[in-house]
Amino acid sequence: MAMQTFEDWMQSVQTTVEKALSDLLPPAHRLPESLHEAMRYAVLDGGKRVRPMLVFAAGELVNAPSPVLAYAASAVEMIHAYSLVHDDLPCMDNDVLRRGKPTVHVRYGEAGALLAGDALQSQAFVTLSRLDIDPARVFEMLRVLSEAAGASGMCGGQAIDLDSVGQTLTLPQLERMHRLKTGALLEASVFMGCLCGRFPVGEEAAALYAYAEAIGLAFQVVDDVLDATADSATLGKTAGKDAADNKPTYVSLMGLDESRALAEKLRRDAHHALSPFGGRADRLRQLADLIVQRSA
Ligand code: GRG
Repeated sequence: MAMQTFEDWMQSVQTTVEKALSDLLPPAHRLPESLHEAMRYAVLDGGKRVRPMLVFAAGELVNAPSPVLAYAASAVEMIHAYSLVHDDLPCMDNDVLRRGKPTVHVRYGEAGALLAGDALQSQAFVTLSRLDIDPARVFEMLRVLSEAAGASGMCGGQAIDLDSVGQTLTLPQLERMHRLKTGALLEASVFMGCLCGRFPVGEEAAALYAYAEAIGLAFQVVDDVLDATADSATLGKTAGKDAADNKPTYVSLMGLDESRALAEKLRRDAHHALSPFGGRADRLRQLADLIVQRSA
C-alpha cells in the first residue's frame, strides 16, 4: 500500500485530535458555562498541533493504537494550551493575540483565564487516568507529563525566563532555559507516543532521546528567529516581542544567520539520531523538517 503523503497524514492527525479534544473537554453548555467555554476557546480550532503530531509519529513507530494516541496527544495539547493561556496573562507576557484570536484573558477576564488554565492542566491528567490500558503504563505517562510540565520542566523554564528579562545570559544559560521551558514538553510528546505502545529499549531508546532533545531545542531556536523576522498576521501572535521586552534570545546572542545555521544543524542531528530505525521513522524526520522549516 502506498504511504500516505505527509500533508495527508498531518491533516488526518489534526482531525483526529480536534475531535478527541472536543470530546474530552467539558461541554460548553455544562455549568459553570463560562469556565468550560474558556477552556474550549483556548484549545479548539487553532494551533499547529506540533506536539500531538509528535505523539502520533512516535506512537506509530511502536505500533500504538490510534485511540490511545488520541488520548495521550490530547493530554499533551491541554498542557500546552494551559501554558499559553497563563503565559499571555498581564502578569507574565501580557499579550492580546494568540492563534490569530484575542487571548483568553481578553475574552474571559484574568480570573477566567487563570481558572481555565488551571482546569486544563487538571483535565490533561484526568484524560490520562481514564486510559483503559495497563495501569503501569498510565502511571509512567502521568510521571512523564507531570515532570515535563512542572518545576523541573516547563514551569521551571518559565521562571528562569521571567527572571532573565533585561539580563545578559550566556549561550549555555539560554539553552538550559529553553530546554526546560519549551523543550521538555516537546520531548515528553515523543516519549508519551512511545508509551502508548512498546517503549523501545537499548540503542533505539537512546536514539529517541537524542532526537527529542534536538527537535526540542530546534523548535525554540526557530521560534526566536520567527519572532524577529515574521509578522503578527503570519504568526497569529504578536511578533517582535522578544526584542521589545528586552529578552535574551538566540537571535540577540548569535544573530540571525548563526541562529538559522544552528536550527539546521539540530535538524540534521535529529535525522542522524533516528538512523537505528531506518525508514520506519520517516514521520519523525518529516516533523523535524517541519519544525525547522515552518514559517509560523
Ligand atoms: C505559564 C507555566 C507557564 C509556562 C509558559 C510555553 C510557555 C511557557 C510559554 C509560551 C511562550 C512562548 C511563545 C514560548 C515559545 C515557544 C512556544 C511554546 C511557542 C508556542 O508554541 P506553538 O508554536 O504554538 O506550537 P501553537 O499555537 O501552534 O500550538
